[in-house]
Amino acid sequence: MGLSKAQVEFYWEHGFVALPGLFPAARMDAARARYDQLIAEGPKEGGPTPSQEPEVAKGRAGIAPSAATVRKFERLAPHEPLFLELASFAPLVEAVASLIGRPVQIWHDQSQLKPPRVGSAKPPHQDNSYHRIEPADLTATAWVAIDEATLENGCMRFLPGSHKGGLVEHVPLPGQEHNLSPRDMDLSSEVVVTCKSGDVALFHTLTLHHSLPNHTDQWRRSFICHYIHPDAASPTDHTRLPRIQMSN
Ligand SMILES: O=C(O)CCC(=O)C(=O)O
Repeated sequence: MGLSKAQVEFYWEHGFVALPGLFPAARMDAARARYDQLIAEGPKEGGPTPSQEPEVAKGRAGIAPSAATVRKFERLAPHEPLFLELASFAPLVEAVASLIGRPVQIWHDQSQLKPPRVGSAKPPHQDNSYHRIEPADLTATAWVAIDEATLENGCMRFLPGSHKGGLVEHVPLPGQEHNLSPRDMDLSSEVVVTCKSGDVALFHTLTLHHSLPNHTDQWRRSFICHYIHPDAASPTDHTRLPRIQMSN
């Protein structure tokens, strides 16, 4: 079915659009259960490898790395049918097609897991600082709220209209070359997007966004899929696995 004309206009005007209730609860329950298993199983040869909260990994958080401090997975979709199915979920793909056209391919996916209490902020950035996809309008990011995302646990925050100004210089934070220092930015016009589990935020690769730490006792997990149209390309394409075809 795709997005309504009003939703498409909102996306191009503001650089993001929220889609409440896109995924059924059962799919989110299954994703949570699979994250738990993957974390318990630990790193696998040639498979998805959990990475730790950066400060924990550097030994600066005062706690040892464990299953309770896992921050991230990259590229689950090529290895995990459940996550390929999430990325290929027809209502989501239709929504993305309304923005970047058809066919829609999966370029990359990641899971940002903010663990209870230790889940850290993700500093402001544009995704295209990492991806360098051109034309930038032919790619879009879907941020899927696996858990409810609230003010307290680090929901997403977008700077509306920031996609219109091109790629801004990402003055490196120590060890984080793609992020910007929030201190140097005017975030006063940011839009805070809280989500229920199963909601999705779609955003443009040039939209500045960030999230704050998780101050709660619950996980705040997100599955993030970056989609691309075949007419777009990135200089890093050759370093990646082939673009993934949808599972349906
Ligand atoms: O999930 C988060 O808190 C951050 C996600 C993010 O920055 C991204 O999708 O680029």
